[in-house]
Amino acid sequence: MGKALDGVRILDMTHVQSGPTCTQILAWFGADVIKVERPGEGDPTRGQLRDKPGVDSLYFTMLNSNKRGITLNPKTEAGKKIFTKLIETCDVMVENFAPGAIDRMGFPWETIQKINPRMVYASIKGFGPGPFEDCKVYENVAQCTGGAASTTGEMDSVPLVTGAQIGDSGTGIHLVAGILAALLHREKSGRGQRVTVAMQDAVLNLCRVKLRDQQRLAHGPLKEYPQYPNGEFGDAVPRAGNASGGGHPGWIVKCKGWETDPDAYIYVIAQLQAFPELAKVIGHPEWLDDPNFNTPEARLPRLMHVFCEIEKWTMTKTKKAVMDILNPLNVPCGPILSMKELAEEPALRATGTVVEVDHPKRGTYLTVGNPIKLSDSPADVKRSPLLGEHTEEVLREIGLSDADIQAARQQGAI
Ligand code: CAO
Repeated sequence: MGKALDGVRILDMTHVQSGPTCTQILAWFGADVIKVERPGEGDPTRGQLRDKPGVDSLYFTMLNSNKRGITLNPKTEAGKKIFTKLIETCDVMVENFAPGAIDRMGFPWETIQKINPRMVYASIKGFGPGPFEDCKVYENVAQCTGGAASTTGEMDSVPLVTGAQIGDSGTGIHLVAGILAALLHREKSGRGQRVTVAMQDAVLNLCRVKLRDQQRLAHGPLKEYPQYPNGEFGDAVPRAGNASGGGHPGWIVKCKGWETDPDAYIYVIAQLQAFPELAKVIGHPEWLDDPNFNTPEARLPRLMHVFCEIEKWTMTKTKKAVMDILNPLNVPCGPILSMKELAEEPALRATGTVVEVDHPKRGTYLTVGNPIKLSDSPADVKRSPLLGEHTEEVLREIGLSDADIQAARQQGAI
């Protein structure tokens, strides 16, 4: 049985992180992804944050698995012809250049649609139409302008960006959804369409609960926030430290060894239905009969005290021991796992979420495989292409002769 996207061909003009994460997932679903890079230079990430001299960086290899790679300059005469052929023969084109760059190459959406009316044309930009639409955007700019930074961090401290790449990879995932919807729609309409996702919009979408809180603020203090009951609330949602964004309060508490191990912590959620067991196990069974503690409303102004008491107990145990005790009691909790622990976790290796890949120039390396599991279409993670590795192969497939290829090479088009 083939893969879910077998037969779908992607013209991948993406670079850096946001766009490549999108096309990598499409490749894992089985699409034939042809990554187009500038001759001689390639995607800038090939050379960024290099750990080994002269080989493609992990930044590049971990974002471009399972793709074929060609070099092509669509700004040359021969390049334009080849690019037009690629548009004719592909189903989806994906790009995340700065605003206007594709138009300056001579291929605005109207032209692409004329060449191939079935083409789904998908773009990522930093912002949608509005005052910032012409701006270039990187990850942290999106986190700052999409509401994540203003709502992340300790109360009374500076805004913080998060390590999760919600601006880049988060937008890439949104684009995957848009592309798949457009492909499905094409089955009925026979026509492609334009799919656009702005990084600011994707981050705001992921910060949806904070816009919820912004509106709740008009009706009184946010009682689950650490500012309640003694702190001040202004007119915008404040930073809430590690408070839970949901209906059940939670916090990060120290575990045994925290003095020397920066990851000896666990997140504990004082879920309503599990609270009696939690109170008992930490040595506070009297809370269950105490009107100051025996309802969620009564606990709200005392949440920091509740978590201090939970912490006194967790500090006597390792995070694994806390997990082993709290999970059977149905108390939702999760240890702070370091990247080292995740890289070494056998269960993640077994499911293919963390995989080892072999690369001819750099040797083996670890990467994150496809987190989206399809029962009939398992992802088989393959290494990223070398710069221009598949140029001739792809050009022959779209009908170029040896002489055409030679001429394109002489022009610097490939
Ligand atoms: N052949 C010839 N030229 C090529 C080419 C190719 N194969 N591929 C790209 N180029 C050219 C572009 O046409 C553009 O030229 P002009 O500006 O002269 O028209 C030029 O390379 C630079 O492209 P760019 O402006 O997209 O790249 P940049 O490094 O200056 O900016 C980035 C990078 C990411 C800030 C910008 O692309 C952007 O804002 N993208 C949209 C938002 C986004 O996806 N950001 C996430 C990036 S990951 O953090």
